[in-house]
Amino acid sequence: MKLYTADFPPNTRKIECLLKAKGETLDNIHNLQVIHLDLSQHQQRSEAFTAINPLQLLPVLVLDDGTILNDSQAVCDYLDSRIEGNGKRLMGSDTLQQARITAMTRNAEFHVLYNMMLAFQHGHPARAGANTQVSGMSEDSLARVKKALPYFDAILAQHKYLLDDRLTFADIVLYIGLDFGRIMKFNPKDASVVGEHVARFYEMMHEKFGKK
Ligand SMILES: N[C@@H](CCC(=O)N[C@@H](CS)C(=O)NCC(=O)O)C(=O)O
Repeated sequence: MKLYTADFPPNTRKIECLLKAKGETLDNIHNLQVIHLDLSQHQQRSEAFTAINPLQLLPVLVLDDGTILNDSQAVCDYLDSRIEGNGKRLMGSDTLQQARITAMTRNAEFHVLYNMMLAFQHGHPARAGANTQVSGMSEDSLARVKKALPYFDAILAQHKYLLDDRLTFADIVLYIGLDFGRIMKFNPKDASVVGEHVARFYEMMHEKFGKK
């Protein structure tokens, strides 16, 4: 298998965090060739990579039979069931668990991570040349994150993680969304902004998954 990835973007981090939770690292997986692309050099737009993913986005996993998985959640789903590691399944092992985890993952993705990405695309100077930045879009996106956080805070007031007391992929996505916000000066440790329980959750997840 070949994994096309990069070190810092949130969607590629999902894979690293998922593997870490399974007690694995990218360079430890049998039969996996990891190819790092440098987004600052626009390597995702090269002719060779565009032939693999015409959307020019990372991550992409190419299976040995040539099947291309060009979405982070699909890659994580595949690796979660194929890599045994410490035996933990982050994306569920029965239909009900899978459905609950998918629902919560998508809530974290759409309300937090996706809005943080919009705030970055429309508000960060590093993205100014890369796309049209719509005035006010960054602030509106951050406001949508803040509006959604009480939902997660109320859940985390009852449980250690989003789905009861067991770490799942949904927690990884919420954590990555909160952590990515720091690039826009959003402080996920500030309980007065994110809520007491989200702040506690962030610190716990950062201890486990934060880049040292
Ligand atoms: N739905 C896709 C989104 C992938 C995505 O947005 N990737 C970003 C990094 S987080 C990327 O490759 N950006 C390159 C660019 O914008 O040119 C997934 O989750 O895999």
